[in-house]
Amino acid sequence: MRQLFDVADTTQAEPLCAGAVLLRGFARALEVALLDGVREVVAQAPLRQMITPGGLRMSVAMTNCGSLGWINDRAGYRYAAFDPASGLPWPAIPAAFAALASDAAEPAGFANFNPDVCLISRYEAGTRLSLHQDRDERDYEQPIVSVSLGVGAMFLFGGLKRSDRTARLRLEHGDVVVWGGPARLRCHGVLPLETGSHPLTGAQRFNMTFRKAA
Ligand code: MD3
Ligand code: FE
Repeated sequence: MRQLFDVADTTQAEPLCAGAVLLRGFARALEVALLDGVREVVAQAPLRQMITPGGLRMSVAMTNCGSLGWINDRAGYRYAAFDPASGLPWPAIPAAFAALASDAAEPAGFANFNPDVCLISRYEAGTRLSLHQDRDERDYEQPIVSVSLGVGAMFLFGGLKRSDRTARLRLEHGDVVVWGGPARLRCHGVLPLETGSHPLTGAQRFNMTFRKAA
């Protein structure tokens, strides 16, 4: 797999916990291409605040690209091949996204990571994500690669049970985390986004999570 840049030259891989590796600033070299990609995807598949099965509107606005997308509505959570808002397939994963995901997964020990989903989430001041597990994917041996862009956020990660104590980690612009192995099913969430500003995104934070769902 082509390396976009040498990790050793640009960032230190920090183990966070068993199975999780933080690559501080890894996505900065591609920040403009990544945000252009977000704009292209959002133009075809607009961000929307999904309604949970319980009838609550999520504060995070989401969309997807790839052969599947994660959706959440009164019928439940699932991966779907079509955007329910348009009835069309999700846009393709932009080339810069796919390159970043596989280049980040490799030093974390996941060679040839080939995600079929990129879930894009937009946070504004006050947007939060309550503690949850990501378990709608078929194979938990496949990692999830997360990319943070724009305003920094306080990320929470706990254990395998919701009641386990949580640790906090600030995720800043360009940070990439690879969640695999025993970290893959840990509960996690995001505290309400603080009012802030980033030169490339204004008051917003974007998070992309790359997954192999099928
Ligand atoms: C740990 N996103 O999209 S990124 C999500 O900042 C999600 O928007 C958060 O949780 C965000 O599902 C957190 C870090 C992250 C993403 C996926 C994980 C941590 C994870 C999956 C398993 C374990
Ligand atoms: Fe998650």
